[in-house]
Amino acid sequence: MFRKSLAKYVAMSILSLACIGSTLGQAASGDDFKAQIETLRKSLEKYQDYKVAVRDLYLSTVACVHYSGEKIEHHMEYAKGAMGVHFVNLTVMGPPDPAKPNVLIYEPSGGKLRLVAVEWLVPLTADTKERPSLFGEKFLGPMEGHEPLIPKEFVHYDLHAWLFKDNPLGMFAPTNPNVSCDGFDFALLEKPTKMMPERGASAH
Ligand SMILES: [Cu+2]
Repeated sequence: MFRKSLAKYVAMSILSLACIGSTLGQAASGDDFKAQIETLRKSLEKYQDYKVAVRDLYLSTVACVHYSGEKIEHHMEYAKGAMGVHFVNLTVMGPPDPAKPNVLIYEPSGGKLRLVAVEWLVPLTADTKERPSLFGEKFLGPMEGHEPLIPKEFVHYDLHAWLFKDNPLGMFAPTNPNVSCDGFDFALLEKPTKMMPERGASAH
């Protein structure tokens, strides 16, 4: 009898501890992400100087990419605004590493390039099991490559993070209405990218 109630007590204690544990876990993860993002921002501070980025093999794709806000069915919804100039590091591969984005994004302003954001670009491959996520944020996509700079065959997921310039649409929005390519010789108005079906998702 005593044994049975003890077992019941132990079971209930474990259950309530598990509940408390998961609540704490959720609260902690939000703070953890904030701390992670702060650490990331500090570690990337050195790339404010684009030459440091180039030396580390983040190579410029030259054009400052922006979007008109036009909506096309089955294409990504990009609010009017810019991304900027993408510097891509093709040596950073594998699953997305929160500490090492493979893209740095610069805004041209007053003859200078100012680091504004970072991006993780993840190709969709036969091994892709699910949509990637970082900092509790789900990646956008899958989508075709952004023509004309990236061939459309490069189907991928991506996530932007505006670590160095405030974005009224949110830290992880793909475009930033406060970023401008105006007056830059290599401004490039892109059409929103075509969305692709998720791997393994049933056709609709
Ligand atoms: Cu981008």
